[in-house]
Amino acid sequence: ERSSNNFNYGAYHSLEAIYREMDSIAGDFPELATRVKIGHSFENRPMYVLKFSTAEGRQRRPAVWLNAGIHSREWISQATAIWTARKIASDYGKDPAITTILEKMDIFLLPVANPDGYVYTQTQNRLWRKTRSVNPGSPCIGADPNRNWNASFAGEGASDNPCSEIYHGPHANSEVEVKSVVDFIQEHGNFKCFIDLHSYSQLLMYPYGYTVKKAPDADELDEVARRAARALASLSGTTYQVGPTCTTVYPASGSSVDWAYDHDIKYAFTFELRDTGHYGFLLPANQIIPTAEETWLGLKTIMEHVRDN
Ligand code: ING
Ligand code: ZN
Repeated sequence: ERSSNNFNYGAYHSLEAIYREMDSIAGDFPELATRVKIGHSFENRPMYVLKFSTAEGRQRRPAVWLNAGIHSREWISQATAIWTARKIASDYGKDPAITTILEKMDIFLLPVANPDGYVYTQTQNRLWRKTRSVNPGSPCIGADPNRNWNASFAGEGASDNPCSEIYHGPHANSEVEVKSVVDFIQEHGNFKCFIDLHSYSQLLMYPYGYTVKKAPDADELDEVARRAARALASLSGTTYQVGPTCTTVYPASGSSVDWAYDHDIKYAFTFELRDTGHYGFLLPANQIIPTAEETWLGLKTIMEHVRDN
C-alpha cells in the first residue's frame, strides 16, 4: 500500500524527493497520470515527465508541454511545476476548466529539465544556471540549455565562450537534456502548446527572442498572454508585464519557446515567475504556494485558449 502523501509543497526539495513525489502522484491517480522516462542527463540521471491523459488506448491527442527547471537556480520553477502536477491531478473531475482541458488534450509536465544543474545548486553552487556537460579544451563546465535549441542557433544573445552563462554549446541539441525533449516532442508529433517556467521578473513572453521581427501570431499570443496575466493577478495582485521576449527582456537565440514556435507549436510562452528582484533566484519558500496558485490561473487561461482553438 502506498503511504499517505507527506510531501511539503511549501518547501524546496531534492531531485530525488521530486521524483518520488511524481511517482506518488502517478500512484494516487493511476487512471490519469503516468510517470514516463524521456531520457537522461549528462551525468546519467533520469529525466521524468508526468503524462496526464484521459484518452483511451494509444490515440495521440493534441498535447501541452509544461517545462520547468531548465535553468537550475530558478528553484521557484521546479517547485511550481511539482505543485501544478498535484493540482492537475486532484482538480480533474472537480474544476470544469481542467476537466474539459483534459477531455480534449494531454498534458506532459517536465518539472526538472536540467537535473544535473539542480543537484549542483543543492550541493555546490546555489546560483548554477547551465547544464554540467564537459567542454573539451575548456576548464569551464556546461552550456545554457535555453540557448541550445535549433532556433537561430548561435545567433544574437548567446555566447560562443564555454565560460559564459549563456554559452550556446558546440551545436544545436548538443545538450542531451535538450535533445531528449526535442526527440520526444517530434516523435509525438501533436503538441500545440509549449510553456517554459523560469524566474525571475514577473513577465509573460512569447516569440521571438532571436529577432525583433513580429511573430506571425503575435497579436493572438499577446491577447492570450494579457488575459493570462490578468487571471494571474486576480488572485493577489501580482503584476506581470507581457510582450515578445526580444524586446521585453533581451535578445536570445536558441531558446526552447522559439524552437517550439518555429516547429508548428503556436502557443509558445515563457513565464518569468516571482519576484521582481528583491529576493531574485533566492525566493523564500513561503512564496512557493502563493506563486504556484496564481501561476495556475495563468496556465489554465492559456490551456483553455488552446483547447478552444
Ligand atoms: N530568462 C530567460 C533566458 O533564458 C528568455 C529569458 C526567455 C530568453 C525566453 C529566451 C526565450 O535568459 C531567464 N531568467 O533565464
Ligand atoms: Zn531561466
